[in-house]
Amino acid sequence: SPSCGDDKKRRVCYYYDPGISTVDYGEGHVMVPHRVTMAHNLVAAYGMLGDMRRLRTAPATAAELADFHDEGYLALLQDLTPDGCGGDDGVGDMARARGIYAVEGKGGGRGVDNPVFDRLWDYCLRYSGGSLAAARTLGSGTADIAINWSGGMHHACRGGARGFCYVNDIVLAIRELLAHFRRVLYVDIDVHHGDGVQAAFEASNRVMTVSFHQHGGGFFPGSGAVADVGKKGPGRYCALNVPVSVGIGDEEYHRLFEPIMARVMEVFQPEAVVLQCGADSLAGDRLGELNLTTRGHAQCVSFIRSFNLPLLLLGGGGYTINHVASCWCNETAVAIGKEIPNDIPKHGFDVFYKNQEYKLHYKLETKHLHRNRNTANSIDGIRMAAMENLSKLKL
Ligand code: ZLV
Ligand code: CA
Ligand code: ZN
Repeated sequence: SPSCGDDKKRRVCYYYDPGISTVDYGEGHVMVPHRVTMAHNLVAAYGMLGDMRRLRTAPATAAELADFHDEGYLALLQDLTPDGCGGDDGVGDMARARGIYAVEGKGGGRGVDNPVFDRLWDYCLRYSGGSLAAARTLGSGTADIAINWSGGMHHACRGGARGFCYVNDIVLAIRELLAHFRRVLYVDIDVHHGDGVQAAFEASNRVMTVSFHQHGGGFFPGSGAVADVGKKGPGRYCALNVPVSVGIGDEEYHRLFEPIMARVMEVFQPEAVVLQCGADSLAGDRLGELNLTTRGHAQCVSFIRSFNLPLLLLGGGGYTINHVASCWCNETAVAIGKEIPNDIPKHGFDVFYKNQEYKLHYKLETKHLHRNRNTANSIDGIRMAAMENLSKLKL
């Protein structure tokens, strides 16, 4: 169970690369990298930058990405430009084979998950560079918690892009952590299944992947049923999936999260933890249909933090950008172990928080919540099935 001393301070290292702030997936696309800049400005406005060590992030190099990704895919990613892959020149076909699509004209972002956009390669190097630097700092033992809110791109595959993700910075960071730690635990509270990370480590018993996600009704990506425990071999049962239905709230979520994660810690005994904090599991998200509050979401961070293991905090999804920034700012405070006021300080970006009445912890009217499709029985059933899977894990 979690040790006491939740109020104990941690050495926190924070990575933010301003180079991602103007990256644009295209008009109509729901993924807005600028939300990370909003979170950063909120963190600064609350006066938290002085509570953390900040190291300059260098963009990753192609060689570093090749530690996981296919060289042919990287070569293509590096060469793509918005005007260089639309036609029938063969580049377009090669890109499409890797999951990337050219978009023509305005509003093109509405039609494809992984568009080609300006400075795409540079964006991948920057968000991956942050996660790699964070992992190295944890490996060196000079920080207890490292944060990169621009990372967490859990769907990217070895040879292709998927679900808004081009390079899997999480896989790269975990591979770096494996050089220093015997066993690494990956926990994913993004509303979507962390399929790319699970697939990358399915054969290994040194990495356990645990994803909580909305499941059913065709919700993306569709994988991650509770019976999905990874493929046969030494890594079997080192993948754990906790699917939930539309409308789950804080209380029920934590009736799953806390007992399951406490048991995972006992049976897997990780030496380091990576927590993907996708904010699309919050109430009022444009894609997710769950009802978590910023407090319920942050409770996951503080619960994992209480185990006192080297901890890497990453971003991920999150499509109502003022909610996302509030969530990650608050979770930065949780990492530091600092209480911050609910009133959002006056700063250059405060207009973004008008419709949440300038409060960090926004409140939604019932009509904006999704009807809860989970029942006490369905929650108990999922928890018991997950515990049953955990009982089969033999290291
Ligand atoms: O939050 O899509 O449903 C981490 C993350 O987990 C799909 N994609 C794909 C699979 C077949 N469909 C069709 C393609 C749809 C293309 C356009 C959208 C356009 C506008 C608004 C929303 C979407 C959209 N796309 C909603 N859900 C999808 C998913 C991908 C979700 C990725 C989540 C990424 C960053
Ligand atoms: Ca998830
Ligand atoms: Zn997501």
